[in-house]
Amino acid sequence: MVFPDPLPLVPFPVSVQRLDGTLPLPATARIAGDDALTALLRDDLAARTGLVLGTAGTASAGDIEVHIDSAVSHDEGYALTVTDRIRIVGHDAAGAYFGTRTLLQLVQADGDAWSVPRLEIEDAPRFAYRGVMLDVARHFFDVDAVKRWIDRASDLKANTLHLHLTDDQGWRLHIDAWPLLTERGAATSALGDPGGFYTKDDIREIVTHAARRHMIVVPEIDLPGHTHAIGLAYPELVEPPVMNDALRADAERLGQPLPVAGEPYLGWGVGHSSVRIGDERVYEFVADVLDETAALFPGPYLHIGGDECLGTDPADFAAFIARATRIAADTGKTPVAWHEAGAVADVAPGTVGQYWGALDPSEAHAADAAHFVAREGALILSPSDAAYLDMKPSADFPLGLTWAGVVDLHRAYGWDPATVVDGIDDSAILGVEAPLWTETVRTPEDADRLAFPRAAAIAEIAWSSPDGPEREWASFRDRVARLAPAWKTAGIRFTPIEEIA
Ligand code: TNX
Repeated sequence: MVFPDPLPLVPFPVSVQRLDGTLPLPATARIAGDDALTALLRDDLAARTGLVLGTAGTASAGDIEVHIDSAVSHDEGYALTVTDRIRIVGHDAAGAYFGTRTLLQLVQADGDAWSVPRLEIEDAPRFAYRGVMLDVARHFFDVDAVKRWIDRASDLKANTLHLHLTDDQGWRLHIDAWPLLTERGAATSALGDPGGFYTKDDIREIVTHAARRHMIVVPEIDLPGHTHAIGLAYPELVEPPVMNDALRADAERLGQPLPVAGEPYLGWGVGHSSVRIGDERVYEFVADVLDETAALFPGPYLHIGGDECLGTDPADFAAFIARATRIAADTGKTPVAWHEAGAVADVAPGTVGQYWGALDPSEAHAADAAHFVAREGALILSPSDAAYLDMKPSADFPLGLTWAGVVDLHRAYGWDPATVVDGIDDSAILGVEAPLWTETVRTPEDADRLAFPRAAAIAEIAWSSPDGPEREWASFRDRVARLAPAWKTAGIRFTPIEEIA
């Protein structure tokens, strides 16, 4: 078996030293290391190759061993060597886990057998936050679909799942103190499709599944806009739908229905809804919802939305964001908000901003984003004209939107987080996230078709340094194409493109 150069690794590691020859991986190979480190590797290797490997106390020639040694540098870093055996050494458990992801990409069919190229790899991520987002509000995705989404992202070394849990079209998280939210506000999705919601046990199952794969889950409760669904349950908490001339014209242009108070909203116009910012009862609601949400998700972040409040007076918006980010911080979490919240002078210190403007930001967007950093926060970069998985990958693609442009694979790959917002470099960037909004995404298959292969481009941008090896388009295109067999085996219904069939 001759392994190609470059090896089919995405994201590409910090350093790869090829050694001569290959190591066969026979069914008799065993895996050594403690169970927490090896159990998933065993399952995932079986799914990839059909080989169900046994375990061993210590590894001999031909075996795989996985352990932790803090001498390997960098959080989530690992070393992987393939000599007379395969050895993965993580700086920490996450590093060992990400090393196993690399091994899964290295394993190649050799006729009926499997083998791995001999080599030495050292690797660690560029950014601490490497995320994907799933909008489960515009269309609901059940627990199994969310788990498969986690598996897909994790194989690309993402460590964060952002769940957009609430929006005009549905409220998807059961809240004990406000039970009507899911009883009345979760029945439908965009386009009139069925809705759904997660019980607290469902969320525990998702969070546990993610944690096994060293991934945290960031819950988003979108406030003060994107809140039409709250009004189906608690009409006293929301304003009547705003319908000024601009919003009406927008709805008409997009062929979207106008929202009607108390009726489910099945379109995807934005900017027409808001909670009652001047009403104290709303802040009791926000505190209850954020407390219960924070208690359910063990990760350090709590996202409070803040986007597209197009019908809200800026002073009201500022008053709300100042309070809501503090209520979020009072839960013990770090608040996260979309970049519009950066326009608020008094946003809670330490709030993380999520930038969704263009690669070439308007002055206002850049200033909003920079303000989080000036307030001791940091930035997550999700530039919509490069990182949005719901933008169409080609103009005639049946799914997706185009408001930020057509984003093909080349465009998704061709940007650097450190050059988006002037003055914001790696020291202020927490990481990178690829959101999948689901207005047009009705099934997990639709999600795959939009996300793959572009999710691989964003994953490499989040993990691999721009001056690292193979970090250029021609190499990426070759490597991502060679992931196709593994994606097929995993049931990923990626969109075949010229480069990947
Ligand atoms: C903008 S980006 C939104 C979402 C839409 C998305 C569709 C952002 C923070 N808000 O409400 O779903 O565009 O691409």
